[in-house]
Amino acid sequence: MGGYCAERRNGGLIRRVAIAVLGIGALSQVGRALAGPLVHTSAFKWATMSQIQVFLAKDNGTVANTTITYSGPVARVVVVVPQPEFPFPKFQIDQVENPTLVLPAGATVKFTFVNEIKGFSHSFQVTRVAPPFAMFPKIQPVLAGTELSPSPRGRKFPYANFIWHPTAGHYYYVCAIPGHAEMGMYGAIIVK
Ligand SMILES: [Cu+2]
Repeated sequence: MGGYCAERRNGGLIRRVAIAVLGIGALSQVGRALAGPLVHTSAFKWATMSQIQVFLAKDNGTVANTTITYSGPVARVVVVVPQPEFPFPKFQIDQVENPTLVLPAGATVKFTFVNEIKGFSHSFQVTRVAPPFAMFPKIQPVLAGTELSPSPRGRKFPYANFIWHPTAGHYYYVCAIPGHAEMGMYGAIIVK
């Protein structure tokens, strides 16, 4: 699900450096504007790494290769942006990079999103818009998700909880920070 093509590596390197320089401040403001109005959003709170381990243990998905399947009335999906961030940022769920999520229609999906990358913002936003994504991804309307995260402070990491009640269909989860989805920071969601 990486979506990162070899022929893009040279341009990607330059872009990554640019994002590394700009991403710390200015681009997160741009990204905040891009994120637009969100639904089912809650503010970020702060957790230690040991608290994050407790969150991770609550994920009730079943992993098979790069697909994670949830069943039952309540799906608990714990998403981390793990260290290290390079060569490009990614999501991780149940230790799988940018997995495809399979969810039951009508379930209550309880997401927890954690950003472990110091110096950077990320977001986790659900949309019906399919890849490829541009540097400034147009993913409106966002159906559920987080605002752009703060970056970790000291030994505390920002996390947000939100709930989604999906109907059947194909969706994607995307990071709205400029360049991240373009570099492959997204994954698919199948609701059936
Ligand atoms: Cu990101």
